[in-house]
Amino acid sequence: MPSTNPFRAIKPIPFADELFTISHNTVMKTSIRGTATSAKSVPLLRKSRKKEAARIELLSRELRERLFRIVEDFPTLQDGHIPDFYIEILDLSFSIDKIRQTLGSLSGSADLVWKIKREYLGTVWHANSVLATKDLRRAAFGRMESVIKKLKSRLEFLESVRREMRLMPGIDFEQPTFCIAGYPNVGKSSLVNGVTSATPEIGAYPFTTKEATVGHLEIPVYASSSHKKPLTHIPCQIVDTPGILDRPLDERNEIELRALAALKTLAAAIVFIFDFTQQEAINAQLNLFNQIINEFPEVPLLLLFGKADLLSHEDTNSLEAFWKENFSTYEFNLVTMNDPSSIHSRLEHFFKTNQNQITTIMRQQNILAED
Ligand SMILES: Nc1nc2c(ncn2[C@@H]2O[C@H](COP(=O)(O)OP(=O)(O)O)[C@@H](O)[C@H]2O)c(=O)[nH]1
Ligand SMILES: [Mg+2]
Repeated sequence: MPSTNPFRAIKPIPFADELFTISHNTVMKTSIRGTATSAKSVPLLRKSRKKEAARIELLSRELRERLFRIVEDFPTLQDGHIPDFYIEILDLSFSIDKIRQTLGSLSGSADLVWKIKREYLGTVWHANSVLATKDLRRAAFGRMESVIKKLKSRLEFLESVRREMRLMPGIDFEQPTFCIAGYPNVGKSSLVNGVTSATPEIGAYPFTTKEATVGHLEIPVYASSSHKKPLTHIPCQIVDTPGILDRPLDERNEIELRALAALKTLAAAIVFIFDFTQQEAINAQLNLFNQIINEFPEVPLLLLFGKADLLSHEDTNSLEAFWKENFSTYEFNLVTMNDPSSIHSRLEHFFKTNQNQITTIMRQQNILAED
């Protein structure tokens, strides 16, 4: 499964003094044609002018290239370049404006290095002693170094963004994503583990102290109900973000509320799990359910009643009666998480009956292109 976390492609960002030192050493090691001491026919001063001018030129080029590489390596933070989800998460954790300004100041510094080069090249060519050419080159290098050193905290900031963002689990934005909601202990993690084909990827979202899990599954699609062999399989992912979709809204802090907003750019469908063995938390679960359907009014929702193996026959009957009376728009699916095949078939059926809506939502999220 390709990782589509765009932050994993960014190369480590060097410290300012490292960036300067490496560039400087590269330049000083480069031999410059026509300036060798063996070229006796050329006067010493001309050789020296040529050599120092070339070094100034080379260092400015080296620094500019390194700065531009950092800027270009960073994902483009404009609408439509990377999925809205990453924009939201990035803004939530670091502020998009600050990142933009920082990248802008790197480009600005690259231009400044260029100006310094132009300023000194002219004077080196008119220097009237070998010593003067060397002094001018050193002065030019010194000014370029101070431009780079001023970027110290900015480069460190970008490196901290890269480091945190790359820990996020990879999400494939071309695939439909099921987000799991439900009170703690209802079986969310068991569901991800049960339906996932490979070991789910666990990663950190910068905004939460808990770890998010992304599992992958393939949902078969049949040409018609009479077909036994699936036409194709649609890869989907299932995401569990502890702390975000498992508590009533009024208990969430500002960051969690914004994380919820980020999930809205990702969820093509929601799987809500109820656990009626948690007698003391039934009202809280109903409350959470109502909040989730209000928060995600357009997103298709699959309802699962878990831990069926722990419920008596009478419990199940009264639960079903209660449900049909109050929430008849949602199917009543009784499951146990240790029976992944039954859950798989619920997901499959749900996917089939909601495919159009899921596709529409992915288009709205800019995940799928318009036809
Ligand atoms: N008997 C039974 N136990 C379950 C079922 N689903 C989950 N559990 C158990 O319930 C506990 C909480 O499950 P977990 O998946 O960690 O819930 P989460 O907090 O929502 O992620 C664990 O001990 C699971 O083994 C189920 O369908 N039947
Ligand atoms: Mg869990």
